[in-house]
Amino acid sequence: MPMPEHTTHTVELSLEGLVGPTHNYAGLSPGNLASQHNKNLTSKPKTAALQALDKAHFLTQLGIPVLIFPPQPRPRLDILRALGFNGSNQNIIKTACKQAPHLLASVYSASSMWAANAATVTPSTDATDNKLHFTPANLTSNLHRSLETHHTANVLKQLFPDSEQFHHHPPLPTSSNFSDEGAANHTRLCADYSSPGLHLFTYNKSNQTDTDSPDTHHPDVPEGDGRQSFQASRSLAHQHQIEHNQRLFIHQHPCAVEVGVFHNDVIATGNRNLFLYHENAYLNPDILNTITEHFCALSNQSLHIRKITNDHLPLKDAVESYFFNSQIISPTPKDQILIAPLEVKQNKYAFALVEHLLEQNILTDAHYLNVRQSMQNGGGPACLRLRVPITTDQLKHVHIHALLTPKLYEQLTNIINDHYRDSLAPDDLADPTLITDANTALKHIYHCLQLNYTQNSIS
Ligand code: SUG
Repeated sequence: MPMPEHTTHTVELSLEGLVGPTHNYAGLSPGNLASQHNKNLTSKPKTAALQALDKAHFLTQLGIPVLIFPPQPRPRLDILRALGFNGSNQNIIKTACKQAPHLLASVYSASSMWAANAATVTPSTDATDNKLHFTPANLTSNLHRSLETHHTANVLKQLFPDSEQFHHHPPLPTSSNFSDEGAANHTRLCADYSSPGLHLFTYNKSNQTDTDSPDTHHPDVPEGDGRQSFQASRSLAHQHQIEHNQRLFIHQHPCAVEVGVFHNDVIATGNRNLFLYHENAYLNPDILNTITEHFCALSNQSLHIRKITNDHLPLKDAVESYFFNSQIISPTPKDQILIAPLEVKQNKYAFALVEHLLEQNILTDAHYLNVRQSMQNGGGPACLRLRVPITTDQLKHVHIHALLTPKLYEQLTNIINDHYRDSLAPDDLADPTLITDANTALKHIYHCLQLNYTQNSIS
């Protein structure tokens, strides 16, 4: 008897971060060279938001479904109040600006734009309960980022509301042992999106006291000062019910962290059966064979894996150009399209590498987009998005009002043009009218997306 035809298949939905109206450069992220170098630069929130929205729109034109991930309410005056600043809003802002400018910048940060750090996602194909899994990242390494988690969890539940289809986990415990930065350190490789995936969990913070850690028996391995802990990665794989043969835990090289590789997506990238990584990315010198063997055993197909050497792309140029932070997308199964930041085109090594990969048919096309406002804070095209491999059946259950259409693109463009400031200098954070201006812009966005606009409170 012929099997009933099952038409659902998995596609990639891109959750694209919209830049908030308080986007600014405050140097809040140690280890992130762009954030450090551009501290106190005057930002351009309107340009930043339009650049990211244009990128999202471009993806839809290439055939990728896009869901808008809205900016979060800022400033978080509730945090300042909890820390002892009191009086009127105006007074709180003034005092914080004088006494604790770093803290003020933290509660104003628009960092939720980097949706790759919002959560880790596992498609239903790879989870034993057949549901699409989400765990919001706790982002414990930096205060400004840790303020995102609660609201992110809330928004993800609104965007993916059906509990029959979607499984929302709580964030991992708020402890540096469980330090988690979401999908920026997670890559899923597969023959095609509907096939079982091999999950690469990269970590750069190991805990020598954890007897389960694979590094315990290598005392010469430095502790690593990164943001993703082994325990966090292992817990995510466990929570998401990923089978043992479908997961690999990979230790990032501590020397890479030292030269500005604060997330794995700054030094490696993968899409379907393609994996590109820099020769200085990982501790294990035999990583190429390890990944290849696991992939082959799982899918019975070969993996296109390329180790990019320093001859082709010196590590410094990899970090400066953000080559690895390009998005690689497959609107159709034969595509491997690179969406690179403009900085790649302007870097002779990175540009030559793209040309080479095109010649070799490893990439099928390349586009260069300007997301410089985000780049200046260390966020390239891939940081601005969270990949959600979703079945076409599940896609019918997402919050439809946040799906990017030409009409929504136009509406959001208008809101940004009408309500975002052209520029924001560091001193502007002390201007109390910024509180109302930012709130007005955000209320319009949430109204337009038909999402609840809840002012944050400490929970
Ligand atoms: O966490 N920058 C972000 C950039 C995140 C990039 N994401 C990925 N690689 N996936 C960070 O370091 C800078 C904010 C400031 O300095 O104002 C900042 O938070």
